[in-house]
Amino acid sequence: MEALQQYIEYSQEVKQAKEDKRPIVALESTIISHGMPYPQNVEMANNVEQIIRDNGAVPATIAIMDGRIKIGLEKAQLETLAKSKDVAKVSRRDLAEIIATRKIGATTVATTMICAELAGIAFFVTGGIGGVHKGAEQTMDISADLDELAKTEVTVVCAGAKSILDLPKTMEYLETKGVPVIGFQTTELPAFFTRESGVKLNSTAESVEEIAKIHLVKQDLGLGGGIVVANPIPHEHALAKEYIESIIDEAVAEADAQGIQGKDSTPFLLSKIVEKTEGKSLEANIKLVENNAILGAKIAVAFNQL
Ligand code: PSU
Ligand code: MN
Repeated sequence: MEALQQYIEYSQEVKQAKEDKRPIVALESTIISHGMPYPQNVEMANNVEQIIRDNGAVPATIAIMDGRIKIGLEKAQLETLAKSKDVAKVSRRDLAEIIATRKIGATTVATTMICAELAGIAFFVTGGIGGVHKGAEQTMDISADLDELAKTEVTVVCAGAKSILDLPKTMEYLETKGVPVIGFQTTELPAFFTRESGVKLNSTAESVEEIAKIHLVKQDLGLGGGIVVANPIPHEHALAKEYIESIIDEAVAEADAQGIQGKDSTPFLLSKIVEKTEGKSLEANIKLVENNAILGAKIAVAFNQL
């Protein structure tokens, strides 16, 4: 434990929240460094933190800096992550190396879950999780996010997953690994930019209290592993299905043609989609993260009251 704690550093705000046993919500940083362009990325990060505070919880954006896992970032650190071209995308595989070499690293969903669990934070808000990529039967490209969900006890609020992924295969994988996927007031897996995907869910929750209770029981049972809460993008910000699907197909084809693979695949596709939609996808992306922040904060508050 001692050996571990030397690598963790809390912001003043998060340290205080832990002492006061207030609800805390973790936020990832790859969405900032590799998921959105500057300066919208840093604006989004600051807004999302404020939304979490406005809904009664304390935000803890997580990143790697100065050989430490930072739990909670100062404004200048958020700016660095958003602006610098030298930020590593840190998945479970990369975590020890980026700490040891004192590089700046942005944490993916997988790594944010690891760090949140180390910090005793049970709830985490993001945009979309990684999953099984289209063509994975050839490439074996399956995001480390899925295996992390299988073993790390953090509830992740997202807007489902983008259809850059094979959503039915992603759901099969999560089922095999024993990860609950709970639709918030929906019976269908949302597909990030759209509220529907055609993929039916096994679980639906109507209230934040229900989700908090499921999290508690799962923890009490010692099952381990996380929960995905799938929260559809608000109607008014959703994109038309045919429009966004055709753009995603083009982006996937370009990635294939250019031989983009490994950790570069998701960032490549995300930026292609922003380019091709002339920013419409970015606007939707920001709105859905904000919407997830409201829900994640409310779940953390409800859990604290159990
Ligand atoms: N999906 C998005 N936006 C993102 C990501 C995924 O819509 O920013 C980021 C997250 O950090 C996620 C990571 O954990 O990409 C997954 O990368 P990979 O597919 O290489 O595992
Ligand atoms: Mn991958």
